[in-house]
Amino acid sequence: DGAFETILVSTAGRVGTIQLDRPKALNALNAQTMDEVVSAAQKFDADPNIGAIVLLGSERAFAAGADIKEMSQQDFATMYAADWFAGWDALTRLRTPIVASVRGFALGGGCELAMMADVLIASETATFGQPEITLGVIPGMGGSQRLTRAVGKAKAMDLILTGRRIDADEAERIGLVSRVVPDADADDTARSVAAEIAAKSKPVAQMAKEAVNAAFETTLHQGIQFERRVFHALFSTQDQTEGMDAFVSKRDPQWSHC
Ligand code: CO8
Repeated sequence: DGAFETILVSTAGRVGTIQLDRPKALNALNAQTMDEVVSAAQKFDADPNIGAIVLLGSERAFAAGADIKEMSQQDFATMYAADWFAGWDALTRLRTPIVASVRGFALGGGCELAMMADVLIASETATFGQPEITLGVIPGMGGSQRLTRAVGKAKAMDLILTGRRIDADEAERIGLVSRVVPDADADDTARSVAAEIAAKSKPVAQMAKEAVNAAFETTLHQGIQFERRVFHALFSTQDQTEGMDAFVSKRDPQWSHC
């Protein structure tokens, strides 16, 4: 899309792809990148023909963090007035599943952006970290909260207080990413996972995502209630009727996405 300068946007079938493209800054995330990613992702989210979104970086860096050169010019008043980084929240409100492929550095805001994705694929050379403490700040795009929920207090404290980097194997072991694959396969794996999700009924996949996310926002009891109500509600959809009929008739389902 010619309207964007820091990302590349494309579609293939029912999958929409956003690739961070600031190679000279190792895909550091500045305000323009945030606006562009959010705007492209919102467009995909609203498109009934898109069932999943893929988020990619480059071989060297998924993203080496928030843009330190841009941030270094700010003071409290400008940060507060702009509600710095709040724009990223829009990405986490999207209902379409997001699959990220992380190759190279996912540091600071890069790691935090990766954690905003629903399924995280890492290449063998990916490295993750929250090095903000080495810059005299703390994570500012959700890291202290999402990392802690993803991997627990012990690892989150270790990573956020020391700023150390972990490799893809450790990231998988602690539950930060779902799969580690060879470098050459990471983006294709993300694309094929996205295609697999996009081949499902869109509203059903969205509700599944919503239900999993409820686990991070509610008590267990409220989460179970939410899941059960959504489960019941799905029995008013064409795709529930179709999915179960297809199973009983031993044929593939034809989703109407409604
Ligand atoms: N911001 C801006 N530019 C960057 C960034 C970044 N985060 N990371 C790399 N770059 C630039 C470099 O400045 C360099 O540019 P130039 O060629 O003009 O000097 C270019 O990318 C290439 O980088 P290097 O030469 O450093 O490449 P190396 O391979 O030697 O090192 C590293 C790669 C290890 C990734 C190194 O670049 C690095 O340490 N980067 C910074 C990583 C980091 O600390 N990230 C966290 C940033 S803070 C954050 O994301 C959250 C902020 C929360 C603040 C809360 C405020 C409200």
